[in-house]
Amino acid sequence: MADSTPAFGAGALTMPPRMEVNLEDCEVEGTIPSEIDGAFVRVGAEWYYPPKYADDAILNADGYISSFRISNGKVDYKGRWVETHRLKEQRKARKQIYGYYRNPYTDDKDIQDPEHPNLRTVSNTAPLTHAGKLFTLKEDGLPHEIDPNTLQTIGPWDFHGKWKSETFSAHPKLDPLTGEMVSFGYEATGLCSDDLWIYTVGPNGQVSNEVRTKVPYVSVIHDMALTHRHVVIPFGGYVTSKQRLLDGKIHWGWDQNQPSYIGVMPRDGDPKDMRWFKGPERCMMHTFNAHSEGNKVILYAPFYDGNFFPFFPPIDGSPWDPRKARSFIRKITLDLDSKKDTYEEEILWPNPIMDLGKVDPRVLSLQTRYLFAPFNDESKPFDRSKAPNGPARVTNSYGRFDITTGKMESVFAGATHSLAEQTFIPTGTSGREGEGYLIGVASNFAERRSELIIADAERLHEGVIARVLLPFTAASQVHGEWSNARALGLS
Ligand code: V55
Ligand code: FE
Repeated sequence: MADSTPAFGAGALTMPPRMEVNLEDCEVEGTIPSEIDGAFVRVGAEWYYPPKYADDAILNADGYISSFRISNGKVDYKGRWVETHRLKEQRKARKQIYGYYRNPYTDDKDIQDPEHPNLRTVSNTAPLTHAGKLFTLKEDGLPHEIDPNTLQTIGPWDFHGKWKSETFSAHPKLDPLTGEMVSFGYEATGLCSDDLWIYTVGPNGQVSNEVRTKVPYVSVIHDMALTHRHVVIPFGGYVTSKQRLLDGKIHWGWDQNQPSYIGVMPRDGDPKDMRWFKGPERCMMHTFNAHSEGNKVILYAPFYDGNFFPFFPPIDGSPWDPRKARSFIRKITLDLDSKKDTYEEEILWPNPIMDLGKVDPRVLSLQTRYLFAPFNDESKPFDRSKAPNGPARVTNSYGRFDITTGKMESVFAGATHSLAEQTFIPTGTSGREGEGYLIGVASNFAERRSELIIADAERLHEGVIARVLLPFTAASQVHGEWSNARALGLS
């Protein structure tokens, strides 16, 4: 079994191919607090069959959904493939028949369908719970509805026919005050289209607003932010074209001469209310959160200086530059009263982090105090004698970055471990920001298996309070979320 070095962790073990899992009553070390009742749902990218092109992006691997159902201190683990159209076609063919990331012209001739690129979605990026339904998401297709108890795929979901974009972001935002979901689709009308369609979906799951706008140039728009008044759309650097796809290349290349952009639009706005602020070369993937203060929007985001993904190469033929592939916690100010067309940016902590941040979902769209992110704490050991095949760099800690005091607290996963993204489990009745737990999966390179770790988010310095020891390597994770048992009707 080969170990991969996927983009979503500084090294991770790889699960056995084509496996599905149903493991009841997992081994637990320590005590899981009884107030935790729900599911930690994770979505990741796994190759059902190996890729057609060795230099393809891991982002093109098939979607896999897994969950840790936690209740009364006990844990059941499940893992299932997302049954996309594409997975079904591969299973029929009993081999890989799809080509490069988001390039249908590189698929096997008999299945090529460039007019319907969203039929090739792998739905491998993030879970979403909204209006009592569970979905898997990928930015090049529609959400796939999943049965929350069995993790069986129900099928693509278009919101009662009202979601007209052919695509749906992997990072919709849930407003904790209104129960609304705000999301968008880019390349909304087909391959390389400059259509960006932004939607509001009410707490009842019905589309309540649609805004059809255009982008300054066609690029990855991976994430967004939401304030109680504004929608925020960041992107930059990646470029594509029909010609590029016809030439048989991977969907994105990097153009270091393109500006970054952050769009700001009132939530109930008109396409003409969209204002695009410009900035320097930046690779803008994830956000933490944003809020509105008068006519300013403040955005916290862990953007990279330059191209993070080596498999989306520079279009000028220059080599990928790992020095620019570093992400920092940035505070970005977007001043709607300003006559300038630029944004202001400040780096809040000097150390790079992993671009997989979270905030307490109760403060989404509002002023934030705590940002949570994984990082490599270089002061902590890695035990190569126990894990000789461990990766060169690991992500060994989760941090809580306090914007009010500038202080950081962290929890260390272990000396043979590397972590995937953390998720925040809100608890308590006070609604105090940051009251809850951090949960996330680590690869243990000594034991060659996965562990789930849980820490008290207000007492990270006290260390891991519970560990779930899986007797195998779990599926990889791009993103995860916490769902309360009641929100999904979990049995
Ligand atoms: C990202 C992830 C994707 C993708 C595009 O992290 C961007 C960024 C897992 O898939 O398709
Ligand atoms: Fe993401």
